[in-house]
Amino acid sequence: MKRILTIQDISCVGQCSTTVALPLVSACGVECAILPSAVLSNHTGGFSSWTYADLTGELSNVERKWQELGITFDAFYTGYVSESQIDPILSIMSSCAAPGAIRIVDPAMADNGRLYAGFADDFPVKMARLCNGADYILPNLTEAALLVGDEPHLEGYTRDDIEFLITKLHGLGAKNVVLTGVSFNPGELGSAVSDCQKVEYDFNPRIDRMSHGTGDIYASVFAGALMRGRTALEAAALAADVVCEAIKATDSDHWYGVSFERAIPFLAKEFTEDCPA
Ligand code: PXL
Repeated sequence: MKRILTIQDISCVGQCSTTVALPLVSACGVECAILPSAVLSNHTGGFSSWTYADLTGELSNVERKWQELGITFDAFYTGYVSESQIDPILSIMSSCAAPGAIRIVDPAMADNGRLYAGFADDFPVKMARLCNGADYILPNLTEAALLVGDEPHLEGYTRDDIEFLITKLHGLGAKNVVLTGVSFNPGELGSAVSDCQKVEYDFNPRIDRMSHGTGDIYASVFAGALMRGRTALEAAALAADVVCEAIKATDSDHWYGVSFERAIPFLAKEFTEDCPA
């Protein structure tokens, strides 16, 4: 069984980051180790306040212990992290890598044209360092624009605009780009998947509802599916399907996240046949 290490915060309440990654990567039949970068009482996307315990100092302690014990990982999947954690994370990704280990970076820092609360305006430049050398980066349109120093805008991207943006994202040093939130027609929303040679698209019918945490669901399923041998386009398509299932299964008065738990049987079924005994 493949082993992924996910490095991102634990938001104790909020259905995002580690509390989403652990169950969804596991549901793909992939072992999911976690390294919490911080513990928050709840996420910062809509609650009026939160507590934040930074765990930066612990990252290198854990790294040393894993080196001593010879613990390595087949893949690293990073999400919401802070500026001071970029260097320790880069160090872990090189010192704890199994042969052929891959790096999946979700530059979780912004959505709907704005950085998340608490990130300074120059944070995208720091996040770009984590993207340099990544095997896969999974920005949404806002994150993509900020990473390359463009003004984010939410709509009006033509196919040429998207592919130019993707070229600039490869210019950061990312081998493959999975850009989410792409739309060329109001009824559809999807992803563009680029390996630097070609760009392929996957679309689903647009569900008109603001939902928090969907990027984390998408990245977690993408990481798990990729480790189970799916191509990047297949992994992206499955990730989008799980996001849609989860949104549709969420009660209309549930505002702070989506009920991804209800999509776990759908996801696990994808991997039951080829699940290792
Ligand atoms: O879903 C991304 C995310 C992760 N972690 C924390 C967040 C957010 C988005 O707002 O606040 C703490």
